[in-house]
Amino acid sequence: MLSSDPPKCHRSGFVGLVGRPNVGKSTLLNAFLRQSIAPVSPRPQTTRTRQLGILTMPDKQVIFVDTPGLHTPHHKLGEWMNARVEEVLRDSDVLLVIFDLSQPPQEDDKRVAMALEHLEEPPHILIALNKVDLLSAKEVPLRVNEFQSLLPNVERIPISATRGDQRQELLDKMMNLLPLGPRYFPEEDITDATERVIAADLIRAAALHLLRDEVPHSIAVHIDQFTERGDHGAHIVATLFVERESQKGIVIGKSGSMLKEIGTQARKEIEQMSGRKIFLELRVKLLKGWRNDIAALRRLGYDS
Ligand SMILES: Nc1nc2c(ncn2[C@@H]2O[C@H](COP(=O)(O)OP(=O)(O)OP(=O)(O)O)[C@@H](O)[C@H]2O)c(=O)[nH]1
Ligand SMILES: [Mg+2]
Repeated sequence: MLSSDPPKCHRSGFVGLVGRPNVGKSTLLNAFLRQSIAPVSPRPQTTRTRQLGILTMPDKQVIFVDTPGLHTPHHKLGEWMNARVEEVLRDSDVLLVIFDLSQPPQEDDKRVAMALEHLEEPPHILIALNKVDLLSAKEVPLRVNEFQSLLPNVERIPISATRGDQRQELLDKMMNLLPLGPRYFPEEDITDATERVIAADLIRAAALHLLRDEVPHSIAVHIDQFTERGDHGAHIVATLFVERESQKGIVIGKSGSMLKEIGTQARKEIEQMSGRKIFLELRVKLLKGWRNDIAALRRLGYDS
């Protein structure tokens, strides 16, 4: 046996991170992995597809599956995103349901709870009540109570993905629920997403941070070129597709100032993720009504 071979009592499995948009699923994934591989923003519907985050230890491998927030869809993209969540609900060994404790339960939280209640063969379920850092010690038990009627028989742990409260305890509990199984991925793998895909998501997350209302949600990012330049890092050319002509001007900004700002923020994030220097060139193009156009969705990679 090689020293890196896992022992016989090795545990492994898929842990689906599910919840309504903006509760902190991707933040928690990045925190567990201690690396930013999933896009995070203060706006809902940042994550658009499934993404694996792999945590390998000598005797365990946890494969987290980050998902889009389950929500009431208003276009075909939203329907496609919800369908990705449904797959994860069916295929996980453990489901970690995340609720946002800083706000009372919302309609979409109920939607999540209902989706879990309707599972024919429910896996192990745990609830993380996230963002406990935003409440005073007095408010916490009151708010925990408000969430009690959602999946009442499931164990719930108040946590903070950002400050770290009970994060390790939650991880330990999840790992104890994993079945015996092999190491599915090589120990050096941390995600199934390519640098190209992560870079596109980081550009979109920068737009979500800097733009308002529906505009950033109308953006899809396509990486046109990703060229290695040896000691000079990598050169990325990307197109931001918008849905309406009027959005082009907003994304570009006065004398190109907004696009420049998105580029600067995204470049820093991509450099941090990839550990090398990045030269980033952004363009903006119109792809009319793409969120409701199946052919356009396919073209943009929302197709599997
Ligand atoms: N204060 C506080 N903010 C948090 C915490 N966890 C996440 N956030 C913030 O909540 C916002 C949403 O976080 P995301 O990780 O993008 O949420 P998400 O559930 O992945 O959202 P979608 O991808 O849209 O479904 C971001 O601004 C995070 O910084 C937390 O524990 N405390
Ligand atoms: Mg997310």
